[in-house]
Amino acid sequence: MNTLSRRRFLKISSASIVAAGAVSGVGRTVADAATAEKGIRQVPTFCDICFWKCGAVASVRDGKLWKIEGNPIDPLCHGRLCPRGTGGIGAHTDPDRLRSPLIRTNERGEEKWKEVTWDEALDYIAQRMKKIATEHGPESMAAFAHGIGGTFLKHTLKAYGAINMAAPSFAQCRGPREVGFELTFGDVVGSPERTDIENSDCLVLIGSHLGENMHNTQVQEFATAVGRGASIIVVDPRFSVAASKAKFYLPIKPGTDLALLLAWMHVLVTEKLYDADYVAKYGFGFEQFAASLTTYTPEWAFVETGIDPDTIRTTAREMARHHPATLVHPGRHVNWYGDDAQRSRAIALLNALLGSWGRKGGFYQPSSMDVPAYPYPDYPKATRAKLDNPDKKYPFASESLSTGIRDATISGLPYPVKGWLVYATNLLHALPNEAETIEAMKQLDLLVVVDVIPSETAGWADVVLPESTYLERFDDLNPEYFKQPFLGLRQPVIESPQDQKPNWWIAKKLAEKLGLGAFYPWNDIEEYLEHRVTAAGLSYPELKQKGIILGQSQPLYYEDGAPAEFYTPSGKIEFYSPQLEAAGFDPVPRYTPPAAGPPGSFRLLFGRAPMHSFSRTQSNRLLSDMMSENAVWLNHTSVTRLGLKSDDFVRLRNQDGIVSNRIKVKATERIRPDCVYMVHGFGHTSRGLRHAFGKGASDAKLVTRYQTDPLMGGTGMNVNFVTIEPEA
Ligand SMILES: Nc1nc2c(c(=O)[nH]1)N[C@H]1C(S)=C(S)[C@@H](COP(=O)(O)OP(=O)(O)OC[C@H]3O[C@@H](n4cnc5c(=O)[nH]c(N)nc54)[C@H](O)[C@@H]3O)O[C@H]1N2
Ligand SMILES: Nc1nc2c(c(=O)[nH]1)N[C@H]1C(S)=C(S)[C@@H](COP(=O)(O)OP(=O)(O)OC[C@H]3O[C@@H](n4cnc5c(=O)[nH]c(N)nc54)[C@H](O)[C@@H]3O)O[C@H]1N2
Ligand code: SF4
Ligand SMILES: [Mo]
Repeated sequence: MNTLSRRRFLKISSASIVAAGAVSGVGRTVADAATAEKGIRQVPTFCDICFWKCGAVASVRDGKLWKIEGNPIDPLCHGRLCPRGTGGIGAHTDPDRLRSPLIRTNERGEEKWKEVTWDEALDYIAQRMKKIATEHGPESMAAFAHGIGGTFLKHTLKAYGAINMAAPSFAQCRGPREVGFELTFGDVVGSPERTDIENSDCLVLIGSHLGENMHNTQVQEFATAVGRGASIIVVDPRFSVAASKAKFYLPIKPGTDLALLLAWMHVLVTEKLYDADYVAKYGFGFEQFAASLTTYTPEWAFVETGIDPDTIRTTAREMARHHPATLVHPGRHVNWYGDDAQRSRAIALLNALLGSWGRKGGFYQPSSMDVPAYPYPDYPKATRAKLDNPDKKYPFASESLSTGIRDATISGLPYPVKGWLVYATNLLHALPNEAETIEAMKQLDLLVVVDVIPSETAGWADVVLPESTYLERFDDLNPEYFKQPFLGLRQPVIESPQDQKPNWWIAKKLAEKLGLGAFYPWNDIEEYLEHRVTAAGLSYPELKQKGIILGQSQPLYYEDGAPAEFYTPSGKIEFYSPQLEAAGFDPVPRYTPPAAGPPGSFRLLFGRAPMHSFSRTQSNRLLSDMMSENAVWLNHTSVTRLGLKSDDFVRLRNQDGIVSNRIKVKATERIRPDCVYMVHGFGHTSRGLRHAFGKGASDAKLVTRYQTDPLMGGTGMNVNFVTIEPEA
């Protein structure tokens, strides 16, 4: 593996020297290039259509953005982007993009603005931020920022004295998984996930719908595993694309996965199929854990899950047969039912029984390159504590809770929140219960949204700042934590078409207007980048030419010398968790059945489509060309009973009377009769999104209820129910 990629690396690096002359002009001379340029220019950068950060090479032909391909030396993508990444040029050419800074002229949410200059917009923001600091303290200015582009704006806010900052990637995404794994192994799964899918002989997917969920490396490795004949076990109420590759497909009753996990562990323990040496060497509290499993028989689990006892036994034995190269995938978007950290802990424990943590075909040990931070002055010391999790209500929340900031904004407790800066997150689609988000926004003296398109959240802003897309800007460096550590650079490929600016420029100018210029000792972003790359002992010109510098691989598995260290209080894998017990929680996972919905209703489930990312790509003409609206998946028996057929339009009414946009029916046998499914991110209501407006329906609008995880504050969102109303 290593020699191969290093050999390829050498080949590529000599090839990229040819392109070096052209590439080195990027950033300063694109303006001249766009007008005078003839021929083809190639620029390495990394993708931002999702957060996987695949290395890419963009081609500009006769001054116009032409295509984007994978960077062949990128360990994440191996030269191949996913459909969304390939369609990334549609983000640059989107005619519905924000063009210039806007200041609100009417009531919030009416989407009426006047165009202003950057000076006017930033003066307005700085003035109001100073007023908030004087009247309420700088901690009353909060931020929501998702992705690497938020780095510099968060730096400006920290310099100002803000401390309350969150992203939906914790409490609405992978938070429970990180907490469940950290409680068990003393370490998180991380992103990109440390899953050794390519080497697994048995892969268990619990809802993770790889192939629709297009995280590039995972999908490529999944294809490799399938090609190698790995045994695939898929647990999903819906027959996903991944299920079509499976040896065993378990159409589980939604919300009962913990029962299945407990029964699987019961089988492994009672039949003595677990990795006894591994457990003896690394485990803590195994006896108590094993004793807790006695009642969780496959027969018991059958009643809860609908999966017959024979299948439970057969699949447990299948996992044992291939261990330790059996990978029970930890999932990623795991905020489902509010018991998610404990369910994730059960997944961690099942992997521990199989001995897969730290083993080939299981979970490898990632490493990253050491790139020192830029030496900035110290931030001011806060006089108040963060407000998203007062009194550690959620004792195991290891990152800030977006919904906690929202709660505090509504209640004004423990202290008022008067300003929000929202960067690259569409809170109205990402947080559950949009009414609460709107109520919170109404409490604010200042709402700033930085986006590339007029999102629903931008519709509520006082000031909207149009950002350059990822193809038009530098961002912070990406020292990736992966199998093969590497450093990635995002750099501009082409100029912004109108008055859009990159985040670093906005952040620096805003800091200057706030009197915080000292926090930006550099004049240009490249000065900053070059400083950091040089401090890491690497060459900035080389990084610009190649887009990626590879680091030295470390041992990946215990058998190869990766250290078997567990940062839990006991220093071992905690089968029984004294930490949880001390905090008043179940020290070993315990099953509680999910609450049923109103009679005649369907549980609302949602997920991904290969050609879209969340609510951010429906406006991208290239991607919407492949899928312009979503449909609601309904079991064909329900469709017949309701007197409907495929492609009929219906509306979904949830348990709280919220009615969706109209949406087409997809009659299918590929979903259980007790639930419906739709792709997340559609049903846009922002008038500025002329192309995406009104196409399909929004799952987020129907997610009025959520079940909060008592361990870590994650918001389980699969707890809503809908009925179907035919459209006249
Ligand atoms: N109902 C429901 N809610 C969910 C989910 C779900 O499936 N259903 N999924 C959850 C998960 S797993 C996650 S990770 C979160 C994701 O939540 P978010 O990250 O908030 O995802 P998006 O809704 O796509 O919002 C991203 C916003 O960033 C903008 N944007 C895109 N590129 C740029 C850029 O270069 N610069 C700037 N400034 N803005 C940009 C987009 O236009 C869009 O408005 O949502 C969570 N919430
Ligand atoms: N194309 C594309 N790919 C993406 C993204 C994107 O926006 N677009 N976003 C990325 C991000 S940030 C994330 S977090 C991931 C999310 O992707 P995943 O972590 O794979 O998961 P979800 O989208 O939550 O999962 C949806 C799947 O779970 C199933 N499911 C629902 N309820 C249950 C249940 O009770 N039990 C079981 N066993 N299964 C259930 C659904 O039927 C569906 O197949 O995708 C990543 N990849
Ligand atoms: S997975 Fe696809 S969208 Fe995400 S960074 Fe990679 S190419 Fe881009
Ligand atoms: Mo996510």
